[in-house]
Amino acid sequence: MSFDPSLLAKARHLVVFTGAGISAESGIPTFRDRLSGLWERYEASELASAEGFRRDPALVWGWYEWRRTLVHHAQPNPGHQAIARLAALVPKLTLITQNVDDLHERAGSREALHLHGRLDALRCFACTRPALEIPKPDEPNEGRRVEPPRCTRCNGKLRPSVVWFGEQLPGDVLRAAFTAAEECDLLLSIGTSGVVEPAARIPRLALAAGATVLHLNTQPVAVQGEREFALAGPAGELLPALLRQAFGADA
Ligand code: BJW
Ligand code: ZN
Repeated sequence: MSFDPSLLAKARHLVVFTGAGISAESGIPTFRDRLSGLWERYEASELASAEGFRRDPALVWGWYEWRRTLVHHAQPNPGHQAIARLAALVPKLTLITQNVDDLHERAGSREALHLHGRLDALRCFACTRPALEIPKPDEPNEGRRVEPPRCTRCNGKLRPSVVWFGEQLPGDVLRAAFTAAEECDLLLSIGTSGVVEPAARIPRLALAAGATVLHLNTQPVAVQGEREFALAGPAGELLPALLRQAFGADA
């Protein structure tokens, strides 16, 4: 059975849950893509960890600086824009993202729950306090090792304010995301491989609480039961088409 777009038109509380795939069409590599440049030899999980940073801070900081400049120069795509328009088309929308970029906000989404933090905030690896000044991103420069800037208070190394493997997600953000998943009637899971916990629980929680779940992904997604559906294709094409089907040509 295929997804009935009228379910979107009728949704009272819609949850939109996004992963790296929503930003792929803006030129931001996904997490499980082959890495670029110097980082080709490394697993993303080695770079996105406190152990990785401790072992080789310049390697990890260089990777984050490259990603920060990519995001700085990128633009939101039709997928981000369709999600921003959705907020005015349904009674309630909760946007939950695993992404550390700000492309949802720049597309016009007012509030996104960032489960894994943000690239545009820094904190000290030693004393954990937030950095007072954020250095402006450079030109994108692949494959460069860069020494991390220092904390003005304790001279510790600064790190991006993101959630690395083995670290706790921000408790208030995770709780709000779980509650929305349990309360919604429809959840769109867009551009995520669904392998990283605890974020991966979110579509499962929605299904278990009786909601319908629709996956949008370039790769086929295995679905189970009568309330789980999948559409295969790029989010930047699927989402605007879905809005037109649900709300008409002007949506
Ligand atoms: C498109 C597209 C297009 C492409 N259109 N689609 C239970 C079981 C097993 C392990 C664990 C468990 N609980 C916890 C763990 C450990 C670990 C974990 O989950 N490991 C698994 C990998 C096995 N989790 C953690 O460590 C978490 N912390 C935690 O649980 O703390 C509690 C605790 C502490 C101590 C001890 C024990 C417990 C923290 C996880 C933090 C994840 N952080 C990262 C990095 C963030 C910063 C950064 O960006 O650098 O978050 S990892 C990375 O993966 C990033 C992403 O947000 C996240 C998810 O990836 P995502 O978004 O799904 O991207 P991809 O690349 O995987 O997929 C893209 C998809 O898009 C693909 O499907 C494409 O097909 C698709 N696509 N183009 C539509 N145009
Ligand atoms: Zn410090």
